[in-house]
Amino acid sequence: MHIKTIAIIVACGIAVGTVYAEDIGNQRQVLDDVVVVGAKPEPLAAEPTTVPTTEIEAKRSYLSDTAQLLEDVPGVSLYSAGGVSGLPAIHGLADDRVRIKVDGMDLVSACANHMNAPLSYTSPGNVESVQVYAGITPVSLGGDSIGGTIVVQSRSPRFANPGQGPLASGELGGFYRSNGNAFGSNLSAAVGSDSVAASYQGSFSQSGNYTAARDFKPGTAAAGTVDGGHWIGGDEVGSTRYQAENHLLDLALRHENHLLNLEFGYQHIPYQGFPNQRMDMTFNESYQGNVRYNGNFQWGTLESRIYNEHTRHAMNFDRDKQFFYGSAATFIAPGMPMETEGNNTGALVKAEVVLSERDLLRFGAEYQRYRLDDWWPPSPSVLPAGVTMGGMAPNTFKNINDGKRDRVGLFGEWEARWNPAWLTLFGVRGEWVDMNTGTVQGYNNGAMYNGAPLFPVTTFNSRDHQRSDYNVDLTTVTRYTPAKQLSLEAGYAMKTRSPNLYERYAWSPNTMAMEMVNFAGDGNYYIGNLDLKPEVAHTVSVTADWHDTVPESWGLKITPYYTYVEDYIDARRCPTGVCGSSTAVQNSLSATSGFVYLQFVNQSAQLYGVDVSGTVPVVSSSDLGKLTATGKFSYLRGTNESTGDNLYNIMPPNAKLALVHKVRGWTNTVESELVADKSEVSQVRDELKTGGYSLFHLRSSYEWQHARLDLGITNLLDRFYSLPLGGVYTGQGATMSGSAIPANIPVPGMGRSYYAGLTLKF
Ligand SMILES: [Cu+2]
Repeated sequence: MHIKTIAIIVACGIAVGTVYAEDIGNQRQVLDDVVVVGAKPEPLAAEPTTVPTTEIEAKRSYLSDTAQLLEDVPGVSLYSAGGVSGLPAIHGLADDRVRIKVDGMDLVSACANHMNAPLSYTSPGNVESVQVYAGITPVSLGGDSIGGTIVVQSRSPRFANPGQGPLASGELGGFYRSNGNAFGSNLSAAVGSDSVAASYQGSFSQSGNYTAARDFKPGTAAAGTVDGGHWIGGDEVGSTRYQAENHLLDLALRHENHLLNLEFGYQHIPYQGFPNQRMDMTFNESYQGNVRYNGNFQWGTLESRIYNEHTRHAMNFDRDKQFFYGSAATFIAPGMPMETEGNNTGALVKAEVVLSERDLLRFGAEYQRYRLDDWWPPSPSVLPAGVTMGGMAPNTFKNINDGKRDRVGLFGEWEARWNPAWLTLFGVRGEWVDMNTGTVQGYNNGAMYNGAPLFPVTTFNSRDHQRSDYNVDLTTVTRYTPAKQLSLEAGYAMKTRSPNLYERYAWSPNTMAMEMVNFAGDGNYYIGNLDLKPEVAHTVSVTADWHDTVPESWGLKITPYYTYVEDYIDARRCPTGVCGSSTAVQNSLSATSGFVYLQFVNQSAQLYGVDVSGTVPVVSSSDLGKLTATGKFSYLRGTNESTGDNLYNIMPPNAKLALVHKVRGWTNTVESELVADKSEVSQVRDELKTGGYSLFHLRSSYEWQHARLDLGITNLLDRFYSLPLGGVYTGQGATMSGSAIPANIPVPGMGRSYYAGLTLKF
């Protein structure tokens, strides 16, 4: 076989090639025809779970959080947060432990609560495809993560076929959901000739607070709030309202085998409540510029990318949380403004070289430069006459000052197809992570905010903050395909993640400052640790996949896995030597309930479990249509091996079963979600147990050639339940005052909701 033919085949079969083939739109058919001629190497371990486009289209009507698009992917669970800021966990490893690429950009949460999680920078209305690489991820897609990789791609512009006239297409969609009075819309428009293509896509979504199926606390008049007070019902989940908009402009140029893509993105969230954080997002604005080049050559393919993303983020108390603190006689603190600015620049060069019919080499380099400032202006900004010192004045509190986290990664991967049945992949990645932060300060020189006498700010400032980590990742996978209906895959991966800026540099032992550093959603108080080391995960995983050769027919997939994490970054009760010897800190050392003082610390952990998913055709006839049963089940266990404790936010055993009926343009689905009790909880964090539950959802859609209608009812039986990974309810009241709010209410899930969505395609 000629090298050139192999190159084309490889280009079609492998991740980068797939992206390219999709980008060149209609020409994809031509390339696919070539694929059939030769033996297409199955991309090893690079075989992700893909969320089908039709599924994304249907979900736009009932989901506004991009992270929730992953809800049906085996092995993925979700830390719920704000309405558009969920944090996906893969096999129990969440947040920064998962590498999330949005249009190729490694986005970073620029917030002490991780409110602007990477997936909050795009919206389901703009997303075209989502791929999840669980556990054993190829090193070419990993780096600085231990849980896996999520690749999200926005809709790309489409080129016309050579010799054909220009194409124009567009889509306009809208939805309404009864619970929370949520509504939104999305618009996309694209034009393309055979060499130039451009597109715009935008989306908007808004929701009020949602309600649970029943009261979970007494109804109350909110006091001291920014709006002067309003009634919060007993079933109303405070601080769950949001509004978000996203825009993306994309220009693509194609010349022979070269493709250049220029993207400009804008995100704006004017408000987003957080029911499990003590503060709310009151502003988030992000600009993204992203330039990509893809080339197809006789020797293989080349991809390169440069991007910059800039975020301005602000937090304060939204409508439901107390805004005014203190008494008029002394001073009044009107809210607590917190500001963050993140600047993220990255570059990537990646090549795939076809060495022979058997061997493929993939190598490249990645660079990321990240800067973060997190500062809290004084409140009040001007002290009243006669008052010399307010609690949060007169200076600006610097939480992270000139934070720096830079990464340089180099990787190489060798993929070999020994014969039609056996494939192997071996990859190595080296990564240098360089971190630093500048001099910090409290609101004033009082004992509280500079931590004196035990932990004066000078203690932190006098230490060297520069940290360099040299991290190594290894991935090895073997795939055996004895028959078309069966494939077996086994792999081992060693993956490394360096601590984030907050884990290393959040410095203040003051209770109120510690409350504000929390990405667990558990209401506890956290302080960083300058001595943290990177965490190193060793994962072994096996996947057996039986399936019919016809798509959408029967299939069964089983993935057991085991991960041991050295230096896992967990938390310990903050020792008095770090957080001071106040009564509260001393009591916290042995407390078994309530909010506690915690410090990030390296320990060891293990996680293991199994994912099972399958599809069975039930009925298929020309009159009655096609009835299919689908199901997935996940079991996961996570323990801290240093303390014997359970890991935090581990999804209890859960299953999802659905019957899908397709006839003519209709797709009707009855879906059930079954979740067991969460009884294995993290004691160090006083994690709350949650009860088991079963939910039913009805969904219907009808597709015409140029339109699509979606109707449904989520939580059909209006069942009350607590979100197993939803954290502690801190959605209303005096959330700034430590334990002034109850610590024993889990955040409940949404009660019944009716929804409708309509999409027009032209
Ligand atoms: Cu924030």
